[in-house]
Amino acid sequence: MELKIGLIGCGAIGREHIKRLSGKVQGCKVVAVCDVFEEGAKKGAELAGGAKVYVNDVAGIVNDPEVDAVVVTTPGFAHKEAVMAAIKAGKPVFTEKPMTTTAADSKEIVEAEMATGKHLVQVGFMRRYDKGYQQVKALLDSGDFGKPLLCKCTHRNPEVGTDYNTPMAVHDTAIHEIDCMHWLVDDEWDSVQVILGADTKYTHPALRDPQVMVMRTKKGVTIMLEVFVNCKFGYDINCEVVCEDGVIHMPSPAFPTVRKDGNLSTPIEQSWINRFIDSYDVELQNWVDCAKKGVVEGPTAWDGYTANLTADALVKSQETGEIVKVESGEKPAFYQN
Ligand code: NAI
Ligand code: ISE
Repeated sequence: MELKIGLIGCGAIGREHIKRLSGKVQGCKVVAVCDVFEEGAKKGAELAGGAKVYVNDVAGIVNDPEVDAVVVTTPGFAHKEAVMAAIKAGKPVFTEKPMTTTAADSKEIVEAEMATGKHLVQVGFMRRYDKGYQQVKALLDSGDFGKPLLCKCTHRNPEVGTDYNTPMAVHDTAIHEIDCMHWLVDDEWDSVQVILGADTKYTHPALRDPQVMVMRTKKGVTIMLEVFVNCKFGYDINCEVVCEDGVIHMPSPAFPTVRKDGNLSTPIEQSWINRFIDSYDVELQNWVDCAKKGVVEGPTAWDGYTANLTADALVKSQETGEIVKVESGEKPAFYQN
């Protein structure tokens, strides 16, 4: 049986996911697409090899009887409406990160999903599917390095649009490390702090850039994360875990080193599209396979919610500079393995 998908939001990652769901991922078909702009929706439909077009009609596409499952690739602020509509329709839904932009909104999704008694929501925290992070996790879990003590991470983008602002450095960008670093060291977040300093000449008044985020887990593992979204030179994701008995450095996809014109050089990745290309493929194949069985194996709505709680604390610290406590509460039985 082919899973018939309705995809909402035919922008950058929406188009990538349409191509992947129409080419690489097995056992599914994008049968309908939606965007606020007709032109965007038509382009998405074309990439799907001919899909039904919905313009600014989330309820329409979600409730289309031809649609078995929903993929949400609108900007974060618009995820809640589509995810809630899918839950109401009882259809599996994959939403890109962040699940929403606030913990209050994400809590409503958790409560709505639990009320159905069915697992329907998966959040696009694709780094958990990345080979490099998985290799680091396997080494940590082996116990050969002792316990993790601290992690040094960078999350650098060459540049962002002018509508990207200071809080987005947290809930659009650092949200990846918020999810994957606590998964990596197998612990929950306890407190966070943002340190702001000199700004790059390439930013604008609504965006402090770069930012240093310090996050501490309940067992005391400290993560130091640099978010720099106008670094200009490339898409540069790094992660190093300092342990009692050694240091683990995450591998990055390799580029050839070249000798030319008196220089020895190695290119740097330029886009998330290529850096995490394999992770998106594995993530969506797994989601399709699970949606057909009516289960969710990937990051859940609870993961989306706790990531937002941590993000809210970081945004608060952006405003005050203070250390802010993260209060996540008990994981409901519904979300225990
Ligand atoms: P984008 O701005 O390129 O595309 C968003 C699209 O959604 C646009 O075509 C827009 O017209 C449409 N849209 C907005 N509101 C809508 C609504 N209510 N109904 C229907 N369509 C609507 O944004 P981009 O970069 O594609 O990001 C989309 C989401 O994917 C964001 O949540 C972002 O954080 C996430 N993302 C995740 C990445 C990852 O590595 N996992 C990488 C890039 C984006
Ligand atoms: C974007 O939405 C992503 O998810 C990228 O992975 C991240 O690097 C970028 O900062 C976000 O804006």
